[in-house]
Amino acid sequence: MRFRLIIMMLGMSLSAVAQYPPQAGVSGSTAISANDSRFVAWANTCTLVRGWVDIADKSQGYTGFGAEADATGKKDGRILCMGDSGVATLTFVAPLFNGPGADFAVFENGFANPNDPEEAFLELAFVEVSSDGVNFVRFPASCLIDTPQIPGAGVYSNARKINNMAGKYIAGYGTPFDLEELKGIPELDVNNVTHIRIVDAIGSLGVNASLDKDGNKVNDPYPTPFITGGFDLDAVGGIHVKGQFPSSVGDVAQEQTITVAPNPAREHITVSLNENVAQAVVTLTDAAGRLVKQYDINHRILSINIGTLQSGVYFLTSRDEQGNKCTARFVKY
Ligand SMILES: [Ca+2]
Ligand SMILES: [Ca+2]
Ligand SMILES: [Ca+2]
Repeated sequence: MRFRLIIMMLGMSLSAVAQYPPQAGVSGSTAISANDSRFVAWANTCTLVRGWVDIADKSQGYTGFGAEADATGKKDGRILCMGDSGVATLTFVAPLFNGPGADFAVFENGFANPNDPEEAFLELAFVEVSSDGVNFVRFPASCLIDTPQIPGAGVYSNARKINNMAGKYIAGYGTPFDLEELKGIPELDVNNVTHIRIVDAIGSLGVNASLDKDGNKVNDPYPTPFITGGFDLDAVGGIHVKGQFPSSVGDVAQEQTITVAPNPAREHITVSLNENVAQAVVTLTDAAGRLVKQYDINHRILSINIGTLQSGVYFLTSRDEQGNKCTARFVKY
């Protein structure tokens, strides 16, 4: 009896120190860039059941930012805000199958702690798959963040504490999922996955907690009581999709990038576009999608004074001469 107790305690302490791959950019990370040539297709349909602005106060209603189409196509910075316990179901042009390594990846819009590359502002979601659109099987998720409740802004998380949850990696990097892990489950054919489902993790440590595979409460930013609350789904990239093959390198269009620093910011931000942009239009919009300001630029660095903006979430979208678009989010405090 005593021996069994010791074994149990040993098991508990092992799981408490379990470490998973680190944040994108840190050695050992499993993050996959949106430009990785392994992506052969992107989810092309999405159906959302919106979640709550705040599940603890349903009088605030459901979230309302982003359209289902914002979660389809290649990762582009346009997002679908799912709200507390929102559920998005996506499909591809053809079923996915279990090839070597990761089979698909989910893109959110988390952002790094400017002072620590191991940490980032992360919102998490469970990922489930189905081969009949009826029976869904969840990837065994772990969230070992044992700090006090992460508030809606300003506190960063370490990706090493998170496994098999979408949103583990920052914007631009997909969190990979390997169907191999779900092999042998009777109601799922890992070589004929027709649907992927993203289920927002509420993140509350209170009565509305979402639980990981071991019953740990998932601790992610909560409450996020605004129309952009919850998991922000940007895209789902397919790596092993039936009948789809990587395009040759020469076919890959010049990827647009836009970065904002610092983030969050109070007075000034510096916006950087990718190196070979000659001319672009950059628009600044608020969380409700209203245009705040537009800039015509012919260089790749833009400095913007944001001292007079109200606190909140804003988006910067650049559009170059070829019509290529990309978007970044920042927080004014
Ligand atoms: Ca696989
Ligand atoms: Ca959450
Ligand atoms: Ca998108």
